[in-house]
Amino acid sequence: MTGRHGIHEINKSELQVSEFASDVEAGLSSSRKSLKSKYFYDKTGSYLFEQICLQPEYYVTRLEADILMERSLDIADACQDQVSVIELGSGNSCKTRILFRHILERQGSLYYFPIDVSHSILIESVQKLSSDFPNLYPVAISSDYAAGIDQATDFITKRYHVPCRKLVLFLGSSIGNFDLYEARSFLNMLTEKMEKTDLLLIGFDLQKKPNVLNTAYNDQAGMTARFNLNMLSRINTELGGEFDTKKFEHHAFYNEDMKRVEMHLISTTDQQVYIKSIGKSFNFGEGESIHTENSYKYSLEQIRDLADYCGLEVKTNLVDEKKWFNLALLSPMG
Ligand code: AVJ
Repeated sequence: MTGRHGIHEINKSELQVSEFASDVEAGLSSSRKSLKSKYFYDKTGSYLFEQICLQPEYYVTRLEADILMERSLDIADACQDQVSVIELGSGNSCKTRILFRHILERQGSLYYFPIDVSHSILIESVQKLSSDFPNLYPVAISSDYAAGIDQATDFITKRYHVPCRKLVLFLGSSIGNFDLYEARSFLNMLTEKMEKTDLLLIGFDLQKKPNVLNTAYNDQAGMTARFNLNMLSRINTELGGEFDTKKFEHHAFYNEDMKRVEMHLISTTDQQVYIKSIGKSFNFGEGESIHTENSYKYSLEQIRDLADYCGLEVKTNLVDEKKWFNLALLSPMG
């Protein structure tokens, strides 16, 4: 269907409020409190994340863009035949633009299926893309990843003029938010939805000196702190929460044993917070933490093992000079 913005889009369903409420209730009722990191990305959160990407300490986005800039030709070449691009968690599609130029040079036109849970960012970015790339045909899908890929595949197979070979992108090291078991089931799901000739490009943040990581998640400008605290503001606006964000502090550190950066919100005082949609108050002790994010850091060996376990073959590792970030090009095993 064509949406009210004149842009082709599928499934405009926004995140269910009830699911958010029950996840928040479960997370805050646990003895070790937590909130799911996928809830960071409301409109403000997506904006704050874009600001994080501009901070000098947050090397992730810049390095990945550098690698894409230098190696886009390799990626386009690996595609061999005409492709359609599906991007999971596309956000503002900023880095993907680099790839578009090279693919468009090879095949003249390109169908692009950005999948993101944030509908507003998706529509905004797709509008800009259409005007910047006349031969790019974006089809916005606001949905979760599994359903989104099915919708894109369905669209591709029902139209003979759309290349059915898929290049699936999962950039930014978002895979780092998954623990090993989640990463495995996520990749297994992708493998199942891919043909032998399809390709998968995933950004992995690599293990490195703790101080680099601690600095990256504690930027001077305080954007990461605002991003973290925005989770509470979102609960306030969407669920009628009564959090005073001044009574919580951003805490992020590299857990070397677990090979992950952890983000927490620490209560600076004993307090009780009421959340209207849940109809309950939650107690927070002074110094008590709400665990809001894990960001796992990989070694090349762990990436190979993970791919192997999920029926995927590593075709190329595109790594920067400092060996801080890897774009892994994968395909289903033959
Ligand atoms: C979007 C999940 C890749 O883990 O580095 C940035 C999110 N959190 N700063 C990451 C994030 C704090 C980011 N990912």
